[in-house]
Amino acid sequence: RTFNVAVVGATGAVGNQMLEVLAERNFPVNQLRLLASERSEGSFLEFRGEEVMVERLTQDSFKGIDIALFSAGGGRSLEFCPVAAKAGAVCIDNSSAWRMDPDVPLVVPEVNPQAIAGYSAKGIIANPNCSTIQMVVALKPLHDFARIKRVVVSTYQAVSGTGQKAIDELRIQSGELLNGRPVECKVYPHQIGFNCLPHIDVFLDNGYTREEMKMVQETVKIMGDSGIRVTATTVRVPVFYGHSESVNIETEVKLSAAKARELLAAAPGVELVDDVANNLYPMPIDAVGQDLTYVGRIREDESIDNGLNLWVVADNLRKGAATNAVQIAEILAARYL
Ligand code: A2P
Ligand code: 11C
Repeated sequence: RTFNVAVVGATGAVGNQMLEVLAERNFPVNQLRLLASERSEGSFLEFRGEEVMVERLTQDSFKGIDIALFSAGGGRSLEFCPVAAKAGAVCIDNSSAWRMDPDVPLVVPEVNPQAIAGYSAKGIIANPNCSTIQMVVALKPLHDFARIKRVVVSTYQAVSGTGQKAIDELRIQSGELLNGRPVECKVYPHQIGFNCLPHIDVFLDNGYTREEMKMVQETVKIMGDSGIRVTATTVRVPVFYGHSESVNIETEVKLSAAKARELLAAAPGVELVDDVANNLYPMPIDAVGQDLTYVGRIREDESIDNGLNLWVVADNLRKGAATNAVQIAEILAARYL
């Protein structure tokens, strides 16, 4: 059968990728409804070679919709996911609004596809944070073999994670700086061109940012193991697309670098890029437009007994957002609807 699909936030950086991924993967779309703010009302976006008009998001937007993909910010998801669910749609929400709700599954198909069954409680499935998704794709096969006790992660996150306005800000600032002109900071509190900001999302009372705490809490929920302790430092870097992460793990069982390579080479959604003799390791420029999570620089941590270091890269708008959401929709459509 085919499905009536709504994309909420269709004009945004992630919404745009959702349209591309739905078309590329041949998702069985019957009717497609594109929703955004009144700023975009009446504009057109292309889907499978046809122009589709963008409508304004309202309480009546979800009549007849089977699956609603949300990526228009947490406020819109909080308000409109229940509206869509009441109208009979299953929501797959890319915002952080519903992720930690115990009645909402938080899903990465390579890790916990079985959790999708829980969608019926509220009619909502949450898509995790981009930096969490790529990390758990890499950690899952290692955890299954050696039981991860602790994760220390530092991220190098692209500006596209913030949205289209931040992509524009980096581009404009780069041009100004190369020409020796002063820059204007509208999206970030400091210059992002040729700089690094150890600051993603807002600061919390414990001194961490919300992005850092998302990595701590979402990892435990997706992996389904409260024994995994995570500590994170999240950093915005002047990269347009593709998040990178330095991940250090401590395991219960000894895991050699060779065994980790063998496990990762066979893991779903992972591509091993680990040939330092030929200068081969994952880089964001190679991950752009791809759906896999790339893992390399695998080394045993010589400072502890059972430790390993990895470097993990993925396209934050694809596997980190749109692709993961469409993969969830595929399983939902095939097994549950
Ligand atoms: P619009 O383009 O009409 O502003 P990004 O993450 O790239 O900034 O994109 C955010 C997405 O969320 C856009 O599609 C944007 O639509 C949409 N959006 C923002 N605010 C609202 C709103 N109040 N109602 C509906 N959609 C919204
Ligand atoms: C970033 N990870 O790179 C963020 C974007 O909770 O879905 C995604 C925020 C979220 O800025």
